[in-house]
Amino acid sequence: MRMTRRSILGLAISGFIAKAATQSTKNETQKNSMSNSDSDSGIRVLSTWPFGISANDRAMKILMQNGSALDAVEEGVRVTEADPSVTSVGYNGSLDRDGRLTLDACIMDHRGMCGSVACLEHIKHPISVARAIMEHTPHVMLVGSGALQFAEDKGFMRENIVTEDALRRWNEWKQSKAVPPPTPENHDTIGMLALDSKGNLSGACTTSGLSYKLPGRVGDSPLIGPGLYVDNEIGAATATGVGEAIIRVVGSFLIVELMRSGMEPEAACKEAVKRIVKKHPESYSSLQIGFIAIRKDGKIGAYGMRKKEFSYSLTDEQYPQGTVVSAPSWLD
Ligand code: SD4
Repeated sequence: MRMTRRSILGLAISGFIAKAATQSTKNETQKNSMSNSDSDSGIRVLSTWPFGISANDRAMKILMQNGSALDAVEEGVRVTEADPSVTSVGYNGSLDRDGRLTLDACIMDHRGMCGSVACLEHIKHPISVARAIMEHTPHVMLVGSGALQFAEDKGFMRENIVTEDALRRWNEWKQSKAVPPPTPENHDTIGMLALDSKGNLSGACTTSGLSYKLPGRVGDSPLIGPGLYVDNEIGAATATGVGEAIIRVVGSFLIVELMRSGMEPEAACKEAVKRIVKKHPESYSSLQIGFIAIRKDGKIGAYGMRKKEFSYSLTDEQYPQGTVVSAPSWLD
């Protein structure tokens, strides 16, 4: 997708005072010159959904100080993990069928190193536990009680991250036993990709997973390959949506491999959605899926399944305050 085709849903928040002041962004100017930023190699961060704007904001501050993409994505998604208004990630996230909050996250850097945690309870920032696994163990992934034990050994504090609000939502669900529709309110992951001033890529992904999932269920988000993949020679991709469908096509890895073979980022994301459509001919229209991707040269792309539902947040030197972009989708 050319940037000129993007529809800007809204411009968001706070500033990178130094750059923002000199750039004095105006919406019209941004729209008209968007195509210029398609493949420049400047610092850039993108993340799934509009709530990614505040996470991008934090990540961009790090990138602007010549910080690493790895630090940027970790710090960035920590904003969302701590934000009670995002009810599908971290603190105040959605509970499982039995009323427990089990968190999934993963992180991957430009060296191809990665860390992952699944079914982690009581810890507010699973992304930082994933990074600690990457940096302090010979392993990639820890789950459940082992992950919690590791986190506590590393000094992460056990906290009450199940809020009254989450329990109220869960009780409502228990009473109605309705299967929640796939709206942004009940299953949204933050996946974030960043390109730093050295030209290195990293990514992070964190979620409470599908609301009211079976205990022990793990989605795509902590899985290196489906939920996130970074290859510093080629590009990076991450996913949001119904994890089972994303796992079956190893979505993010697929997108990076398609970019390796020369596909544009948007076309690669579209192809991953197409594979899901083919695998789920009977149910794809009810699946919410969204992919975002960034190529090594900074060019970005995204694609969703359901009509006009998937959007992502982009922050870079041209849009220092961030912009929310509506992705094209299969059912448009
Ligand atoms: C999962 N992919 O656990 C996550 C949920 C999600 O938008 O992203 N929802 O399957």
